[in-house]
Amino acid sequence: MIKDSELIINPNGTVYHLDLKPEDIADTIITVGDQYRVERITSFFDEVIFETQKREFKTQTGYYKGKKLTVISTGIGIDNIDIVINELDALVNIDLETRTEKKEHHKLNIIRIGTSGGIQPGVGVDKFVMGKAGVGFDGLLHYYEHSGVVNEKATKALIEHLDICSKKPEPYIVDCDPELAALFENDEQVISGYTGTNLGFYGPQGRQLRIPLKDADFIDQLVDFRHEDQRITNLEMETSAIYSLSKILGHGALSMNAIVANRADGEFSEDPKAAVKSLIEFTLDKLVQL
Ligand code: R1P
Ligand code: URA
Repeated sequence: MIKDSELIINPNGTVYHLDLKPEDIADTIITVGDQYRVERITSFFDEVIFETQKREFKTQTGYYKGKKLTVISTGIGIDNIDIVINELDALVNIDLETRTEKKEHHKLNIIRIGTSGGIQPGVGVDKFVMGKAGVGFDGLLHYYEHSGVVNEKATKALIEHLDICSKKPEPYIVDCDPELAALFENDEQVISGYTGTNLGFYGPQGRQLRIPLKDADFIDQLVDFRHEDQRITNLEMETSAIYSLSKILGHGALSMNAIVANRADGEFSEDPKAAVKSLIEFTLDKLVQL
């Protein structure tokens, strides 16, 4: 039995941070960083049948072209992803009354619709990038037993390639869900590549404002990395954690990002909202095929 202190259930029967009960969510879940993006997505829905919000975690469940979907905002960063993925999994795989793991595993499909910075010259602003794998510089994975989850060959190649400060967490690479990727990767609008994730927007993504960086050439090192036919295309703050926790817990995950900044040419999108709106419409129409 999982103790009250480890899995906190609110007096109304909802999980602690997300404020959700099992019946409030669909099997296909869209995650977004920005809480205001939830309604930008559900504005395309036929109907919304449920909504709640606690802190940055806003959730709406409804139907898009007959497909039941839940949209939830995670806020920024991998620490929030730790909460969101664990609590979503608890909703479907732990009996909240008996506080025991259910006998039958329930799989969720988790699709992120986010924004990101391109690092390769061709990954320009307003493009859509599918994270073929998540490249984690964040260290979250190392807190969990994760045998069989990491792409060992790619991870070894990356560790051998990088020359970075040894005090930083060891990087890891986790592949996306192949079934979800198949919906997106052959579309000519989609650039497929490894999505890098780190635990900050500035120094951890190689941005220097007033503080000099350890590993000032971090982005250059990432740009040069190749594994088989893959390269690191972009950087953001959630994908590796979504991929790794989802895989450990037996869920499918895919991350789709609209490129709003390009680090190679120093550009920022003239209309990031429009880029995200296009990605939302594009992704929703793919998900009805699931
Ligand atoms: C940083 O501006 C935020 O934007 C990106 C990053 O991953 C980080 O969360 O994603 P979202 O637009 O989904 O929040
Ligand atoms: N989000 C990020 O995390 N990084 C970027 O460069 C752009 C959006």
